[in-house]
Amino acid sequence: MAATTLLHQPPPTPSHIPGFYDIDAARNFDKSLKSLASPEHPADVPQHITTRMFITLSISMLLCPNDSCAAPAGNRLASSMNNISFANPTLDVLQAYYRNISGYYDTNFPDKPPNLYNFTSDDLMTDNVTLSDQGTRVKARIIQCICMDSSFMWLEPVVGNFDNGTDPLTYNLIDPPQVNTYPVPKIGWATIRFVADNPGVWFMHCHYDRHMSWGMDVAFIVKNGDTEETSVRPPPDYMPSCGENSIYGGAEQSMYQLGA
Ligand SMILES: [Cu+2]
Repeated sequence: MAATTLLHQPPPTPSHIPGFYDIDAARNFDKSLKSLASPEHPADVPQHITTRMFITLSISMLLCPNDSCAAPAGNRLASSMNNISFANPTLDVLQAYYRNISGYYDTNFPDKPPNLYNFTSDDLMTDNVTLSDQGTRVKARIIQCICMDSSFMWLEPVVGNFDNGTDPLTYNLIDPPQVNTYPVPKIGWATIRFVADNPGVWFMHCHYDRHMSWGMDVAFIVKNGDTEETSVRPPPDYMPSCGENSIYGGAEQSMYQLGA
């Protein structure tokens, strides 16, 4: 018992902690995170890139009829990725994809922001007019993302604008941490890589609830492979039906009701 107790001793409280706005301290800590990259736990950083995406994460605005909303110029505050403010579909993307039901999402999420603006400005109106379209757009098959302001190999977090010529030379391709959540510095960027080999629908989103509900989201569809093992499994027989009292409001929403 004594030995076990010793193993769970908390670390000593540091005598000095960084200030709230000490961005360099936070960045240095982030950069110190490494994977084991040992023979038992190899890093396996993807080296062959088939798809590159530049994704801006933005607070943006949606136009309101007659400038009737409370944000600047009568617009409504929103958030977006690549100027697309994600709109929740009335039928979930996984079910629509699996059942091959059209009309609930589009596959034209852009690989880069359609409108260039000052990515590192805080000003919505002068330097950073990012009016967004609402839509449910998804992307199929991707390997490397460069996320402005936003399991992945997290190669680099940096404050400032991304330089496509020099910044890739700084990537940690040896022992980057393998993560499913990664910080993107404010007015900065981060690069991730992943192998899209797990079929299904994957929701990538900001972890601030407010930003997520405003549309800072995108869904990736990893398509089926050639074998049953590399394909989305069918829903189980015990998948519950959405009854009349469901918040989704209708039996047509149920995978069970739609049939296997
Ligand atoms: Cu956010």
